[in-house]
Amino acid sequence: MFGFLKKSPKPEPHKQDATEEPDAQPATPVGPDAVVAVETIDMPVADSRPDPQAQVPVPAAAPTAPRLSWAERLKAGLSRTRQQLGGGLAGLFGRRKIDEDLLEELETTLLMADCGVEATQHLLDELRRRWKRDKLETADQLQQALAEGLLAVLSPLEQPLEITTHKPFIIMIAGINGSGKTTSIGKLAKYFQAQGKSVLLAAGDTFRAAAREQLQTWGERNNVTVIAQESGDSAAVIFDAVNAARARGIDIVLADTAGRLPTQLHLMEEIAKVRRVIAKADPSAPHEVLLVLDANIGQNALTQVKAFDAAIGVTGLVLTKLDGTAKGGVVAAIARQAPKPLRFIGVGEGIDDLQPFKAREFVDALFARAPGAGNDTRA
Ligand SMILES: Nc1nc2c(ncn2[C@@H]2O[C@H](COP(=O)(O)OP(=O)(O)O)[C@@H](O)[C@H]2O)c(=O)[nH]1
Ligand SMILES: [Mg+2]
Repeated sequence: MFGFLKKSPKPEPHKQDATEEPDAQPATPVGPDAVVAVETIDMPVADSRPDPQAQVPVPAAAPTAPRLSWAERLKAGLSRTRQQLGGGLAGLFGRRKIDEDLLEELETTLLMADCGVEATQHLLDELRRRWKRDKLETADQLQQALAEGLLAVLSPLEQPLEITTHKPFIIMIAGINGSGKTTSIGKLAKYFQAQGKSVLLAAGDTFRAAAREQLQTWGERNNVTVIAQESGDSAAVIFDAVNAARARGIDIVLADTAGRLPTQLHLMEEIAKVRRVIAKADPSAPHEVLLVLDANIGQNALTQVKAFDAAIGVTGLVLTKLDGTAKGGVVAAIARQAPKPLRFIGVGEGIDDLQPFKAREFVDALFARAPGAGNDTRA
């Protein structure tokens, strides 16, 4: 059954002051028997940040019509990056012979796909080495070598999230506004449920009432408990959620947080506080700190990984919106310059458009329709 835990309003709601550590004690004990009802009230917001989304969408419900397989959706989702990369390669690989000019053009192509200077240099060095060592001659062989090089770069990022080490397994979600945090939580809840796990959501984005409503609507639709409260303190909401999950024997807690930019130092301090308060509810938690990145931001992703890592110790990444970008090469930049386990990638707004990252699958999809025959990277 769908149920909310009732919370009495706190006598003294925690302030937004980032420097103040809350006592982190819930005003009322929460337990499995606590009842229903969350009021949705617009909280006064301490600072006015731009809200890019007047309407906050809820993830699309599971489609009834037969859908493409994940491999097909990944391929479709990566089509823009493939055009950027593969399109460039098509031009390049149409030529017969490998020479320095071709390698230079390839370098430009990789940079345009947002692979970043470091990964591009690494891939090029590797190609030059193999060109000499393996006596590569044809463009097709070069493409094959590039696919292999990319696979080697990306493979270390493939580290699936292991959620059975703790119960409840507490996952904290962070990122900038609009990166896809809340919709990813919906998708992940569905994903974990499909594995027979029970899930509880914490509406920890307390800056915007719409964010809480978005999560609640999703919870209602999918029969997932959402812990929310009308007071404005993210840390307290998530603290309560951890306790509720423990009381109910829940497997996984997904904790939403408000979007923030790394340059908003007081907000970065605030999320560090959220993390500390979670540890007060469970000293081993959070068990995963997921940073959600929009693939469209390109090289900014590196700055975000480093800044969020410094503030809250990022343990994994979710890369969303690969379907809308020609900059999918950013995965290679992350791998070389800010490596963190890439737990999930998103290629659309559908409920099952977020899946664990698999390097081989990703590279295969990227080179799926590149011209030239005779390589095994094609789908
Ligand atoms: N095309 C596409 N859209 C996505 C993906 N992930 C999230 N979105 C959309 O991005 C927008 C912002 O998502 P939201 O979860 O509200 O962002 P939040 O501010 O980080 O919580 C919504 O319209 C989502 O549907 C994705 O993988 N592909
Ligand atoms: Mg959100």
